Amino acid sequence: MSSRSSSDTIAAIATPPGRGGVGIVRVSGGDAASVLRALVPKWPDDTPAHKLRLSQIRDTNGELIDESLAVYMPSPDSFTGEDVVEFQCHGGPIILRRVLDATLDAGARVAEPGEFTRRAFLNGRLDLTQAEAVADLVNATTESAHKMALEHLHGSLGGEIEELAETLTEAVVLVEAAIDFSHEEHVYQIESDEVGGRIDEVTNRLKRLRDRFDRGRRRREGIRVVILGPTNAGKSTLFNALHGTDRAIVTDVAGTTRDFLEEQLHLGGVAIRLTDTAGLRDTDDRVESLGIQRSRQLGERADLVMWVVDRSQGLTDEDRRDLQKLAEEDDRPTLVVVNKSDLPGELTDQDQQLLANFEHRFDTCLTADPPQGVEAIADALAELGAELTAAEGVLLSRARHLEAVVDALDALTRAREGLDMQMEHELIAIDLRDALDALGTITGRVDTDDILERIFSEFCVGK
Ligand SMILES: Nc1nc2c(ncn2[C@@H]2O[C@H](COP(=O)(O)OP(=O)(O)O)[C@@H](O)[C@H]2O)c(=O)[nH]1
Ligand SMILES: [Mg+2]
Repeated sequence: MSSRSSSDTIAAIATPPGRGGVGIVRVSGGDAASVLRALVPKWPDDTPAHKLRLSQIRDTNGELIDESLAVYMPSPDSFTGEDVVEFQCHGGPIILRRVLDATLDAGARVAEPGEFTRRAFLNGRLDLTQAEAVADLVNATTESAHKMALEHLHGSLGGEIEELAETLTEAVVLVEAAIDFSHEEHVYQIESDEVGGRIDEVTNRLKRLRDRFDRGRRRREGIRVVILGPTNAGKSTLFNALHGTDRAIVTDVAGTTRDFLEEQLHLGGVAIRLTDTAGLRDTDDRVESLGIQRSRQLGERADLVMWVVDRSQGLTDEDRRDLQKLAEEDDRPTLVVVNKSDLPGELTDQDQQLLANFEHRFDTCLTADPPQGVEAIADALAELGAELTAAEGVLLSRARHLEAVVDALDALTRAREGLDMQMEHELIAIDLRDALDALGTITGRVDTDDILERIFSEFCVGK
């Protein structure tokens, strides 16, 4: 058994805490083979690599811990690219704890969260988008999040970015070649079309990625749905009815909800991050007015707004202003919920007209048992949620991808202007290289130590 890795050897329990049918202890690094020998003294040297073998696992004093399957996956054909050993034990906490301790006695150290995947990245087994996809795959709670993570793991995003980087590299080569010949007048012209065409192509494809970022973000994090409206309209009651709990406090005291509450719902294959907010009204209460400020901010960041009004109270001038704005200036989907249909009182014709601007209107009685109108709202959320996450082709999924794409686009805009203005070739080359560097941070081709810290800190241990 040999190793090509120079790093130390790490070990972790890779399965979740608690009891289970199987529990796995994973070891990776240059000493993995000697850890295996220490725990399974009778491991035959001629055992084929990657083959599970029923083995007696012992601690370093020779005491039997478990009878389990063990496998040896030598470098480079393993997840990390290093020598890897896995013990697939009976899934009891004592067994796993003792097997892990035994690997430590045999020279391994406890792995940090994400360290296996980080090594896979550092050894070139995965690019950064694929490493992120490993975490996303584990964390996915919906079909659409799972699908995107799987595509990214297969390299769809990394591949797209690499293709764009290749095209840009061709442009850099052309520009830098022209630097050497810039005394010959005709060279500039030829190279200018060739370079310009490449810049434009990459620019267009990056813009497409940028414009669809929200779709990937919604798949990964869930759709932000914010319940807004005047105080006492029944927002918290709606929040509870959709969530199926008494999570939010409901009272007839106006201004009960002062902070916001968030819960995750799953509706028809999409995740919804449902937020209940403080009602919008003029108030002298300092805490409440901070809450209202926050409601407005949350409303601005929402993918979809649910506006609740109390039919028996009618609309205030402020409600009308807010609704007018949503109807006219906002292209986000808005659900209008006209609540308290059990109480007397009717909206004026003028207000009915204002509400008719909204495609999705629901009349509810949320205090009925069961609440009336909630199912229709849930159906609409599921349908709109599917539309808000629908997309063909590659998607960006994280804010850091978007930042990099925006940086690359800025640099490309400068490069294109430089080209059009026939600026020095050297300056154009610098802008093109800036764009390349920005793209390189997405896949991890460019030095990204600080990014690595951020990415791998969100992993669980054993991944
Ligand atoms: N009659 C009636 N009362 C309701 C209805 N929905 C909510 N309420 C009541 O209206 C009051 C305010 O509800 P709440 O959900 O706290 O409103 P919020 O301030 O918008 O969060 C509470 O007393 C609720 O029980 C309804 O459909 N009919
Ligand atoms: Mg409330």
